[in-house]
Amino acid sequence: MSAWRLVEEESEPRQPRTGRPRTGGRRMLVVAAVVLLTLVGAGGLAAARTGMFAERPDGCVKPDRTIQLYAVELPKDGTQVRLGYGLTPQTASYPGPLMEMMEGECLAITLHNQVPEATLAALRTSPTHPLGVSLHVHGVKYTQDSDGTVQSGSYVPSGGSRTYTWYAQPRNNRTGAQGTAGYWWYHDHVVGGPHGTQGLSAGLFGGLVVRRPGDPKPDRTYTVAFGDRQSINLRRGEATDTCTEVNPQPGPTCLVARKGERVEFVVVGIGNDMHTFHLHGHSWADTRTGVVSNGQPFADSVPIIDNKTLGPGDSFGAQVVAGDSVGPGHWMLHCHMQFHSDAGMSTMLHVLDENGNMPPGMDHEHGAAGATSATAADGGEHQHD
Ligand SMILES: [Cu+2]
Repeated sequence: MSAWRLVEEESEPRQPRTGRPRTGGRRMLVVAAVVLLTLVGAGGLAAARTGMFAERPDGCVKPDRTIQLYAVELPKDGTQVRLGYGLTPQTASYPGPLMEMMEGECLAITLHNQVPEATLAALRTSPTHPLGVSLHVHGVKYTQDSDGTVQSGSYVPSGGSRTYTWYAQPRNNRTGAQGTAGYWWYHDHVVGGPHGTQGLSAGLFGGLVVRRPGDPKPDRTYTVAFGDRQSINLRRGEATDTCTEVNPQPGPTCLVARKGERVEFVVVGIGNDMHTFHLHGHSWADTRTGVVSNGQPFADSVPIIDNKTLGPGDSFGAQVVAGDSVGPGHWMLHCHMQFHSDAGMSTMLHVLDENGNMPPGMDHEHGAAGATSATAADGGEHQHD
């Protein structure tokens, strides 16, 4: 039962039916709202609230699928604290695992906070800010219960767990709902302060794809988050590309594909800077789902691009056929704001031949093999079955 509803129920019966406008109740509502906002602003109500809001969005009768997600502390990157989400604690990474949903699907995600309280305390910007991690998502539907914020009380203290419900609302011609298919992302909204700024910059973020039935499935998906300090997935320069020449392992710092594979990028803007996402040798249809249109592949109304602007909080997707027409090679992927790419915001999409080999003569252009050790598992890459 929400405090708002309590106020309305109490105020209404007390109004005499005089025919005059009933301003008293409205005034009480305003006063109550100011009091409530003040309390919320002070964080006074936040921690203890459970079950005050609807558990699930309209249209989600019960979850179709349940997954477990773990927030853990990872080895430091220099002096920088690193946190990650993982489907298991052992596979946590930054970016976190790619989430995939089908329009119409309702997904329950139980987040387990295994980040030590001392780490969260060291990251917080105010001594009164609560200690916890959360899961906040873009694009799909969720109620206040799953907002992942302090003011809704929807976060997880250290050692605790909480279930978040996401609903990939489908298109509906009758209501005009546009549907939720497309490229989105999820992130913490609590670590450090009320906007999760420290959680985000520590690594608590990941990509989300919502597809429609019948959409072509890519062979592999890479999440690439462009952030502050000219970083791609929080790395820059040589650290953005740790592919080894022999048996490169796809991951957040190793973008690799065979010629002919359909490669999908989930591109996310984190931090405070504007960027552009540019890929050499490939171009893509600039649609919200990566799909051109059913049976009409040659529509000029769909822009074909190889560079796209990315602001903070933005996300979009790109689907390319690796090496199509251009063949194997080390294809650069970078921000096209020149002072960003010059500062290290650049990596490679390594396109191997159909047998998984880099043809002879192309090795001299190899990016930054073995420059750093990968600290994360496979969060940035998702291979489809
Ligand atoms: Cu940039």
